[in-house]
Amino acid sequence: MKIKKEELTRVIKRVVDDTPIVDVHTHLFNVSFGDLLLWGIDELLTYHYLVAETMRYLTIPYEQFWNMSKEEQADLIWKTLFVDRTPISEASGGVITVLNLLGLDVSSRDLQSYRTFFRRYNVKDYIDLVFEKAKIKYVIMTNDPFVEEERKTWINGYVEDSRFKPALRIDPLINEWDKSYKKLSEWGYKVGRKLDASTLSEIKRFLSDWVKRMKPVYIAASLPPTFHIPEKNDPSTIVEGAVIPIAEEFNIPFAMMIGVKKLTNPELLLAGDSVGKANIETVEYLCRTYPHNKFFVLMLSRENQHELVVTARKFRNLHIFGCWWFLNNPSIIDEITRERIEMLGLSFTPQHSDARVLDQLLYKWTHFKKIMIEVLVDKYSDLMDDGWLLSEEELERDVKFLFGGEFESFLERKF
Ligand code: HDL
Ligand code: ZN
Repeated sequence: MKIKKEELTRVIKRVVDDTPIVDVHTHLFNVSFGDLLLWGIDELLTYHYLVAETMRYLTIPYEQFWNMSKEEQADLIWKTLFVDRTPISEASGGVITVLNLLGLDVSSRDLQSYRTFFRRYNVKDYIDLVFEKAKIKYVIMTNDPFVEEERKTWINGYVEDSRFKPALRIDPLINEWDKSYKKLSEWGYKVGRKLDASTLSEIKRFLSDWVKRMKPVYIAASLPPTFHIPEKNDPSTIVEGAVIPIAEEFNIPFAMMIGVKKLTNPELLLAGDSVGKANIETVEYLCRTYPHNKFFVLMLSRENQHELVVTARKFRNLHIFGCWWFLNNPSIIDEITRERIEMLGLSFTPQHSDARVLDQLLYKWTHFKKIMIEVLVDKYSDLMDDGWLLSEEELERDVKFLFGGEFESFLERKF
């Protein structure tokens, strides 16, 4: 049925709110990974984004904060950002959105009462509740075989849950070969420090073993702003000599998450990572040199966004996604999403949550959808002003593309 112009906003809101979501990058885990899955108010409050924001108001030694219990850290963050000040930032406001969506009395500001609410849940029921409320079809995890606690579950104890799909994460392999080669050797791969032909072949065997074990949607790595290929260095040699061939063999994307400056402030630990403008020529080179490979890319610097969109126009084997981390703020999401639609139409994935805490699915997607609706209303209004007739079915089809459908088509394609 054709949509009337005056109904457009209402219909777009309904469609965006109701379309099931494929969340293409998260740090969530299914229940077989035990405590690796974070959830509940104390995890929400001690999210590293909020740690960084809290420490800006305090003078206590970082060590003193890190020595506190999780609950003591949460109490301090709650007092600093939510009691002594208004939670006006994106991440602090997100906690309020979660509490409100769960039906808790936000006006009470009673942290203890919120803790009581979460204590009533078991994790399985809570996963069902959050996925249903956030309308999540499935999430893609971040699965790192170099994290011992995770590795042992993969070796013995992993139980599949179709709502949590794996992704093979290999940062240490690419970024810290000088250390990780010892791990591979311990695990029985005949590798040496020198990246000669036999070591590269064993790295391929390691990757192949984990692809067969995990059946990942993609192989991923977070890469520094200095990441540059081709280069005579370990990362470049491992990517071209091992990752690219294995990704092509299994026809799965290599997901490059580029622009993280690790531990800019080491005292903040995970909250200490920052951002740097990265090198778009590397993305161009890889897409051009390996046309039978698929590249799934997001970049962290706002200054890389426009050129990344243009690069996606040049290479059909490049699929870009998400408003990552320091970009995941309304003012920037609006800008990035508009330029992507204006240059790529529906051939990209506008958002992922990057959720580290299960409950964040509620706020990260609610906040994003508000902006998605505004952008789509503008774009479809312009079309309708030129006489284009739009049906609800077509709108549902388009939003399904944006919320994971085009990504799933990209996964099926063999170039
Ligand atoms: O490397 C990554 O996957 C990043 O998303 C980091 O995990 C980062 O700490 C983060 O959570 N960003 O949102
Ligand atoms: Zn992430």
